[in-house]
Amino acid sequence: MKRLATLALLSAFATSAFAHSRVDSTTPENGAVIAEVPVEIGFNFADDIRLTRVVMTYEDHSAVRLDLGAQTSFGQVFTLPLKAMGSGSYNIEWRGLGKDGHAMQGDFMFSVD
Ligand SMILES: [Cu+2]
Repeated sequence: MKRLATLALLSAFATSAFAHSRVDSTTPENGAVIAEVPVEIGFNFADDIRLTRVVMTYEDHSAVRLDLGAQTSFGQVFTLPLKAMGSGSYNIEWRGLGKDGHAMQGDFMFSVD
């Protein structure tokens, strides 16, 4: 369990180093193990970003594109509804554009026990 948490932390650092604008925090947090599927997921970015694509992969199912709804303008905080698939691991991949036009991307995961 401790090793898993360390791995999640390492991958979070790798993601931030790779991305142009880092994601400050997500809800749930990257690597979190929670009891119930959240109704929505959240992003908190360090700088303004315009989300262009968010994809959820549940376990070994096909990736599903999440509906961005009206949240397609520049901002730092976003929440998106999540479809509950049951217990297991959820991986969220996001893509966006910074104000300077640079493409950014990242991902985080959490598990429902
Ligand atoms: Cu840039």
